Amino acid sequence: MKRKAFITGINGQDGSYLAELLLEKDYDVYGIVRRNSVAEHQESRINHLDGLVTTEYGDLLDVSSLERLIRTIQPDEIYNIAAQSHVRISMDIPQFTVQTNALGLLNVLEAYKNNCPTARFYQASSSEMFGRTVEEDGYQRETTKMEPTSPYGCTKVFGYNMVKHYRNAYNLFAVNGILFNHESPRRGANFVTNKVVKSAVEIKNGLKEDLPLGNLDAFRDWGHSKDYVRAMHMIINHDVPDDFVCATGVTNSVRDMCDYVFTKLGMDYKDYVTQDPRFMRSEELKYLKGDATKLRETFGWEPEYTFETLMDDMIAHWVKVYA
Ligand code: G4F
Repeated sequence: MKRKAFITGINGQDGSYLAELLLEKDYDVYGIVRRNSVAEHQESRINHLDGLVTTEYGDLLDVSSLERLIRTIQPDEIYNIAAQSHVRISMDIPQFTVQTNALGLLNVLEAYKNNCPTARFYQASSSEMFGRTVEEDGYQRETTKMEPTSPYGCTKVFGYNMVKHYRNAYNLFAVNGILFNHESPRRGANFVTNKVVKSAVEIKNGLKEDLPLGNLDAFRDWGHSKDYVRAMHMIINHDVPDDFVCATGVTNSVRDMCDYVFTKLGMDYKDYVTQDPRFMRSEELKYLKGDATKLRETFGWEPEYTFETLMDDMIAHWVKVYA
C-alpha cells in the first residue's frame, strides 16, 4: 500500500520540495493551504504538481479542519512545516507569530494524538532557537543551550519542547529537525539570500539602482532546501524517534554573500548596497554554524550543494527570469 504524507505548509519553499521528494518515493501527498486574498499566488510553488498532490484549505489555527483532515486521511507521516517563518516580521507581529507557530503546532500535535497516533510526526525546529549561544568550538549542535533572540525563536523553542513532551508522555513517534538556514530559488524574496540575488540581477539589468539591507555582519550557515528536505525524510524514518541538527558546517556573513553574488555578476557590491535601519532587528542573532555530525553519522546525509553552488543556482534562476 502507498504511504501517505500530510504536509502543513505544502505551498512553501520546503513544503514544495518535500512534496516532490515524497512523490518520487511513491507517497500519496496531501497538504493544507491557507486561504489568501490573492488566489493567483496561493499555490504558485506547487502549480507544477497539480493533479499529483491533494491540497485542502486549512490553517494551523483552525482546529476542526486539522482534526477532520488527519482523521479522514490517516497519514503515515505528518510534517509540520507551516509557520510565520520571518524572524524580523515576528518582531512586528509577535502575537500572530506565537499563535501560529506555538499554538498552531500544538493544534496539529493534538489532532495527531487524538486521531492518528500511530503515524510519525516531524516538527520544523530551527537554529534560531540557539539565539545567543555559540559553543567554545564555534558551533551549535543538539546539546547547545537555547537562548532565542526573537519572538519567532521563542515559539520554536516552545514547539521543540512540546514535541519532546508528547513523545515522552504519550509514546508518540514525534521528532524535531533543527534546521539551519536553507534557501533556494523558491525562497521568499524578503529573506536575505533571495533579496540580494534578485536585487543584484535587477541592478545588473538596469531595473534597480541600489540595495538597502540591514545588518551585513551577521553570519549564517546557509544550505540548499533540497538537501534539507532529504534530511527531514531521513529523520522521520529513523528506527527510533530522535532530534537532529541539519547544517552544512560552513558559515558566511551577509557581506560575504553580497560580495560573492555581485562579483559573479561582474559588479562590486560596495557600489550598490546601503544600510537601512528599516531592515535592522531590535535584537540580532549574530552567528550561526551548525554541527550536523549526528545526522551525517546516523544516516550518511551529506549536502549536495555548497554555499557557492547554492548561490549559483539562485543567480541562474533570476538571470533566466529577467533574460
Ligand atoms: O534571511 P533572513 O531573514 O533569515 P533568518 O532571520 O536567519 O531566519 C531564517 O533562518 C532561520 C534558521 O536559523 C529560520 F528558522 C527562519 O524561519 C528563517 O528561514 O536573515 C538572515 C540574516 C539576518 O542576520 C538578518 O539580520 O540577514 C540579515 N539581513 C541583513 N539585511 C537581512 C537583511 N535579512 C532580511 N530578511 N532582509 C534584509 O534586508
